Amino acid sequence: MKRLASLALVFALVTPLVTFAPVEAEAATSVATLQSKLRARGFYRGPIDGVMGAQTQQAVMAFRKEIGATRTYSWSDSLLDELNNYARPWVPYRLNPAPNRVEINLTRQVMYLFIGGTYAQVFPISSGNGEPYTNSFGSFVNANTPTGNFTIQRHVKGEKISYLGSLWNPWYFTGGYAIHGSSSVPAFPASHGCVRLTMWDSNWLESRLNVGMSVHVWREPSGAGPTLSPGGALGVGGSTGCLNGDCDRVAFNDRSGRFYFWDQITHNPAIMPMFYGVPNDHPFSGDWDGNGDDTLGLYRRSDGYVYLRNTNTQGIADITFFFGNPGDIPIAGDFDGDGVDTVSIYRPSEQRFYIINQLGANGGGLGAAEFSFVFGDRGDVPFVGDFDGDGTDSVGLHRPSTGQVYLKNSLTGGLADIQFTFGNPGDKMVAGDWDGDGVDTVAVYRPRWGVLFIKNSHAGGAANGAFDVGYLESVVSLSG
Ligand SMILES: [Ca+2]
Ligand SMILES: [Ca+2]
Ligand SMILES: [Ca+2]
Ligand SMILES: [Ca+2]
Repeated sequence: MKRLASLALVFALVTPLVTFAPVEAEAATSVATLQSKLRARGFYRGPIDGVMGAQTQQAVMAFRKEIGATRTYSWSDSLLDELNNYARPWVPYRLNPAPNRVEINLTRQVMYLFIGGTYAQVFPISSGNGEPYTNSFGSFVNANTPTGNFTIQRHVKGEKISYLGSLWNPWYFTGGYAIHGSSSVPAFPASHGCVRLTMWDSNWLESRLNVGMSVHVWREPSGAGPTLSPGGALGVGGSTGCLNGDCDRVAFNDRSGRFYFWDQITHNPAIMPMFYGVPNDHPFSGDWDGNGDDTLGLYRRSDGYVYLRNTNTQGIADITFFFGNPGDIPIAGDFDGDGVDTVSIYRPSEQRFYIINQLGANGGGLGAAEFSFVFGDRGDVPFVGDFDGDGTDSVGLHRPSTGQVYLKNSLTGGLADIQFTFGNPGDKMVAGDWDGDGVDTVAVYRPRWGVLFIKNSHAGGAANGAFDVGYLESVVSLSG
């Protein structure tokens, strides 16, 4: 913190202390409304009776599991936007998938039912807890749910007493492993390897599953495989329109500090994984050495340092320097058109950009801002691009609350030069030259859907290309 305080002095900026009024409690969603919303999105199959009973609570749990929220049984209106915007689960790409099938996501502890090729329902499950136990042959085995592609082999209607206890309506998909009803479906893996459903879900599924049905059991990849859903419900498909091959690329990061570099933006890119940094680092990219290739930079919120790398290979940072005030957002670009990208600052508390055209000294601090200007509103998220193709970068803002995009073609305050609507709350916006015409345009990565949407013009409306990515954190664009 001392470093940060001294840097603030270098900036000679006085940030007024801003206090906030307590946030007022939001209007509570009625239980009946919640039940209707959960049912419409496939999480709830019970009556709309306005009662927050166990079945409704399990539906809330299923939704919380599915979106990666804390696994509790209680509803919070802070999740309402995500519920309203929920479109479908991410599932691995399959060539010619069976229209009616079961997909079991062990990572999120949910099961998806597809009917007629379309996602229909999400069920909370509890799968194998991985602990050793003695099986019916007296051998020690681990309680793992087998992953892979199976079909339902046989079914017992009603109760089946097994060596390990009572199974309700078991559907055996390999050996003694079944999808079955249980009186205990906790938030975590707890079974000996079977896939537990709630009793009411098991009964609901009795007429909807059948012997011979496909069952796919998997763990979520950390961006390992891109997937393609041509003509999917999201309209995933299209292309960037990159004709000359000299177009910007992207990299995504996950929560563990791993990056996935796409060699090109297509539906079938080659992907290079690489560890860089630690969880919660804020990634950005730029050409720090002016050799024409963009490489990674990280801002570590915990120590206020930026870590720049001059190659997209694993290793320690080539340049590190400390940076800004807590809460500042790093932006990187070539703001003077000399071919070298530098790290500058957006200070959300002031809605002010601080532009610096040189990097900080290695091990030292970022120098004083050359100039600054105010642009945007509280909550806006900055990004950088050359939106008019003149060789000099300027800034843009995405307003998550409305989806408005504001672009500037000069590094000055005042009104946006270009304004349109693109993206949803929660989307991560980035700019790049996806089609190779020399002009940067926006794209959004929607983590909840695991999809990247690309625009080739400064306009709202449909994306030019939408690409299945998988569940990751955020995206950076890479030139060169
Ligand atoms: Ca470079
Ligand atoms: Ca520059
Ligand atoms: Ca420009
Ligand atoms: Ca372009």
